[in-house]
Amino acid sequence: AVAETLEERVTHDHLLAAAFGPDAERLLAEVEGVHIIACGTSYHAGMIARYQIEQLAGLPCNVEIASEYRYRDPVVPERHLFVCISQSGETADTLAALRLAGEKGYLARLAICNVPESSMVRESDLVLMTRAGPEIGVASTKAFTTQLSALALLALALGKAHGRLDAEAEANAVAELRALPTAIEAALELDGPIEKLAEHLVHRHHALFLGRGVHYPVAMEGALKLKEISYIHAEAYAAGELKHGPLALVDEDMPIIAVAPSDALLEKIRSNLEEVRARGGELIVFSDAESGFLPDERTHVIALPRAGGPLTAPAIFTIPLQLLAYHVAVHKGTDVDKPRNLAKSVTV
Ligand code: F1P
Repeated sequence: AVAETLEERVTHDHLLAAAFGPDAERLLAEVEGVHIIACGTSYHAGMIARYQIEQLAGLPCNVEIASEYRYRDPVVPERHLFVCISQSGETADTLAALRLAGEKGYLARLAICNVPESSMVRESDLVLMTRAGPEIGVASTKAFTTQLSALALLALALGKAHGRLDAEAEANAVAELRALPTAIEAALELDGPIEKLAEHLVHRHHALFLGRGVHYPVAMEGALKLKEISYIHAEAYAAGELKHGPLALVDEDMPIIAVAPSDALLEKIRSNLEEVRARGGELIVFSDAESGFLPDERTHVIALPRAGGPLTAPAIFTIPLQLLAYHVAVHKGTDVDKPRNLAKSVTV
């Protein structure tokens, strides 16, 4: 699904022209800021996009959970683009936000959705379909990956329209996106070691997820998946936040799951993880071959073969976290596709 989404768009749509119409470049150049609204997994996709939109397009970007948007009186600066993200296109809070946004004077309202006939697709001004195919399970997985690829294209298109990407940077970004399906396939090859690792979590009641920068929302998504399908209480923190409270929770019974690719923030997160180690915590580190993390009796290291760049690493690093939650759920015997108390589409 990701391959199809990317290949069609990058090749034929000239970076989002299909969503924004023949006037795409003018409209995108007019955008002075982006406001993203979503729930659950889709919210995490928006959190990731913020880093990319700010970095590539130099535009302010706010991300908010849809369930709170209508309980405040949002002040909308001029020429802001409203973006709602939803797998189903029917989530009640996100739909309510989209409708309220219609009265708020946004430049346009864009829906990033997976279901063509959904309310959000019908009611928004612009649409970017994720084309993930039907999501069978309640917990959103492949929809998330395709949301990330659609949002990466939005960030790129905004960067281009604002003159922040030269031809070489654009070509590199497109090449990175084209390599994403292969990198995801390589990440899926880690299924065996992750299944084994999942045995460490089966009898645990809590887990902490850590990430930094764009991988902080990836950690949030990993924690959500563990909660949703394995019923293990999991929270995610930006690793720099550890010392402001959560470090008090760390002992030998608290597994710490870190998303730590070898990017510019690697040394920062490495020192956070050393603080965890010093307190006896068990570490599960998702990284790559270049990072230099070594396993020992309290440290498990899963090295991804292809780490991707700033546009694609979040999608790649989410795969092993999804696999981990999946295998813990299977070991525990919970219903992976229909977790208790949850609905696929939250329409009330
Ligand atoms: C939002 C969401 C999903 C979650 C579950 C409940 O749905 O929170 O992220 O996995 O299905 O709903 P959507 O707005 O993306 O359809």
